[in-house]
Amino acid sequence: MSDLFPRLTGADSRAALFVGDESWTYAELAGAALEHVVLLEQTGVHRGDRVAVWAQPDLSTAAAMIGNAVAGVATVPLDPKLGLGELSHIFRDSEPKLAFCAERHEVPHEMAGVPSARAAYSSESASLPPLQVDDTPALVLYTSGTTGPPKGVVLTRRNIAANLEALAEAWEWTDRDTVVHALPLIHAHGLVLGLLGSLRVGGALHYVPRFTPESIGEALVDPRHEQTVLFAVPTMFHRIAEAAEQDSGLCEALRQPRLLVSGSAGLSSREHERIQTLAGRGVHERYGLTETLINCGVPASHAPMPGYVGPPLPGVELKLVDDQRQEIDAHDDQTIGEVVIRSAAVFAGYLNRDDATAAVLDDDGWFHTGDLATRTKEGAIRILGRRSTDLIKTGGYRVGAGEIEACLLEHPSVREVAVVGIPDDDLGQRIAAFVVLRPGQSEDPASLTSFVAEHLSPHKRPRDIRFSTELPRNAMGKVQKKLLGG
Ligand code: MLC
Ligand code: AMP
Repeated sequence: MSDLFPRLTGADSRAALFVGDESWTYAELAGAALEHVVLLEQTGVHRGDRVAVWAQPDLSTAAAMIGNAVAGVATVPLDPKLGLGELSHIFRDSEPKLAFCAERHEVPHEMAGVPSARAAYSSESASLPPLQVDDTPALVLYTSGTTGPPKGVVLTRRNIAANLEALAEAWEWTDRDTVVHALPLIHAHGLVLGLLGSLRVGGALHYVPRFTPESIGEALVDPRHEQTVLFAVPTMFHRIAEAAEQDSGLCEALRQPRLLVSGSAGLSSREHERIQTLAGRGVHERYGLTETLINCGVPASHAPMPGYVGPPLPGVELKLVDDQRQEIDAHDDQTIGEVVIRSAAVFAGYLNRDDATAAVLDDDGWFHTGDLATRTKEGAIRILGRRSTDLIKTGGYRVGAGEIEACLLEHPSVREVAVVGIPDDDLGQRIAAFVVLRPGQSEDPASLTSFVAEHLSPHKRPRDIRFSTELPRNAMGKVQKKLLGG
């Protein structure tokens, strides 16, 4: 398909989006997106510019993102819970011409130098012009590295189309499917797969604005849907399983979807088994990164494979390499190597960060993920961990230890700090900060947590703050995070 969203081109009255109690057909979404294009023209935004969109749970948010694509503008999605420090970094780095916020929501933060626009789009029916699948940047997704502030991952229309095509094949994903999810509309999972994926296959998205197991259960049995597919992170599956143990209605709801899909972090075998027991059916896992989109997945035609993320998707080349970046040709499910990926979905680079791009993307187009894995003789991949203890996955969010350390070091009482991810049944990893205070200072943990909350998103707040008199260091003076549980 050379058109990114064919169903928006020949837009019809099939349902496209359900957000809370409201819904739009394809024709209504196309009409609203064209209204956004007019707003862009009126505010002097041009093809090739970037426009930030506050990712509020609102139909107009989706219209703005699709309208941006029509105008040849890359969307920079903004988490409404962003801290001020993060937002000013994103604005400085991506220089958006405009920050759009759906009218029914307050603009979370205004910022000098970036004009703000609010609108609520109506739903006049229309069709969009075809959106050519080419190398036009479509999204800039900010994601954490081990150190420094988040980097902007530039994804093109071709990246997105290639990955969604591969997923549609693996999951037999068609226009009969309504995806149900409650993920934030700022990352690969909720935005690229959940929203753009549903629109590309011509199916629908039922977006649940605030995750609770009950609200997911209700969406799964909504009679307006022919068949559903659930997308969720492991923390959500964990909480759904906890709730379903006390709620037979929720167990019944979990039996309805055509597929239950987990990703963004590893789903433990224990949770796989719990869902299997409660729902009488298992969870299909898939594995990806913001920079590569989804690389591996258990196909819909195959039974779920607890512990494995399946084989590479169609069109994805995957190698395991050693510390010297030499290929390891092992298919024994024992030999561990770093996963490297080459595919049409691999990103165009980090915005303004050629150095960081060169560090992960080699001259032959292989992206070095930092994830460690084994491979079976059938080619199924088992993810075992990450090279760096400084990348933490908490609730499916990727968080750099360095970013939280840098924030805490700004606190006047803090002399030294080391942040690690500690295993957690609910979140996968829980953020813990080991803090050495300046002589004579005393602080309670809550004041340091609030300090982080002033600057960074809520999910980056440490759950544990532990005070000590010194941090364990090796002979070179480097903090030994392994000794701190990281
Ligand atoms: C958090 N809270 C704290 C705190 N940390 N309060 C005090 N001290 C702290 N240290 C607050 C939160 O702000 C929230 O407040 C409340 O405590 C509960 O927090 P929580 O336990 O974290 O739960 P919740 O907010 O419900 O979030 C859980 C979740 C969320 C699963 C819904 O983590 C989530 O949406 N995860 C999805 C992440 C995602 O989309 N990743 C995809 C990346 S793309 P309040 O006031 O808000 O209730 C990718 C590629 C791929 O990875 O492969 O998919
Ligand atoms: P992000 O850039 O936020 O998309 O995070 C990407 C990281 O999430 C990967 O590098 C993996 O470490 C992790 N990840 C995603 N999916 C899985 C999975 N199914 N199993 C284990 N880890 C995963």
